[in-house]
Amino acid sequence: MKILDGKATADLIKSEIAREVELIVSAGGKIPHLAAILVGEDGASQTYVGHKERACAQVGFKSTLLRFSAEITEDFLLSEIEKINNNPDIDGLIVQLPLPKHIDEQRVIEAIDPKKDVDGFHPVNVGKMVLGLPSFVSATPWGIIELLDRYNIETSGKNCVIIGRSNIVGKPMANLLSQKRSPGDCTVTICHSRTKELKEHTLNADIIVAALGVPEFLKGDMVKEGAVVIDVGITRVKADNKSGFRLVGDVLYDEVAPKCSFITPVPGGVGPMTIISLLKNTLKASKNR
Ligand code: L34
Repeated sequence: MKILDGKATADLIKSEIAREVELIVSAGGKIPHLAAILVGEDGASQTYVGHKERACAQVGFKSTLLRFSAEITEDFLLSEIEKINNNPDIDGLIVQLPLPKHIDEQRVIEAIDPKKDVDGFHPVNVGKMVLGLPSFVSATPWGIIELLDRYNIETSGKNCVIIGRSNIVGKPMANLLSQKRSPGDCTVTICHSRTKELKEHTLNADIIVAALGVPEFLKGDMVKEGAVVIDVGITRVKADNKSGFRLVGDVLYDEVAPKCSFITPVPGGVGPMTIISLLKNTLKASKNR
C-alpha cells in the first residue's frame, strides 16, 4: 500500500507556482490576486479559507479576504460580488460554501463573473468543462486528477466508482474521469443514496472516489484487493483532545488501507490538492486578463 501524499505534492506544486509568479513579476506582469468571501463563523470554513490565504502568500499572490456576519442579506452579498466583478485588480473570486440557509447559493454562484470564477462553479464553466473546452474546473476534482497524474496512476480503461453526486465533487469528478484524456478514459459509475447493492459496484472498482460526506462509510469488505481509494470526506468528529475534534474521512482507513495499492489520507490527501487547484485557476485567470 502506498500513500498518495497530497500535502507533499501540494508543497512541490506550490514551489513550481511560486517560480512562475517570480518570472511574471520580474517581466513586469501583474501579481495574481484572489478575493475570498467568508460569511458566518463556521469553524471548518474559517480553517479552509485560512489555508487558502496562506497558500496565496506562499506562492506570492495577493489575496483579499472579505468577512461578513451570518446575518447579511442575499442582496448585500450580491452587491459585494458585483463590486469585485468590476474591480480590475482582482483576478479570481471565491465565495466559501456553505452559506447561511437564507441565502440562495445558486444565485450567488451565478452572480460571479465566469472569468473570475476560480472555483469553477458557475454554469458557464461547468458547461465548458463537460464539453472539454478550456474552463475553470472545480477545485477538488481537479486536485484529485492532478494527484493521480503526479503519481502516474494508470486510469485508462479502469472501472471507477464515485460515491456521491454533488455539484462540486461527484458530478465534475465523474465527468473528468470519463473524458478522453490522461488521467481519464475511465469507465465511470456514479453511486448515491438510492443505489442498490452498492458493494457490488465498489467491489468491481479499480478506483473508488468516496465523496458522500458520511464519516468512515467505506469499509474494508467493500473494496477489492489492489484498488486505488480517494477519500474526499473531511468531517470534524468530537474527540477528547485540545481542539475538541478529529478529522475523519469517508473511508474507514484502518480497514481499507491494507487492501489498497494507493490511498489518500485524511488530513493530508485531497484537502491540500483542492487548494492547489484554486491557486492554478487564479494564475490562469490572471494570465487570461
Ligand atoms: N466555494 N467552498 C468553495 N470552494 C471550495 O473549494 C470549497 N471547499 C470545500 C468546502 N467549501 C468550499 C474547500 O475549500 C472543501 N474545501 C477544503 C479546502 C481545504 C481543506 C479541506 C477542504 C484542507 O485544507 N484540508 C486539510 C486539513 C484541514 C483542517 O486542518 O481542518 C487536509 O489536510 O485535508
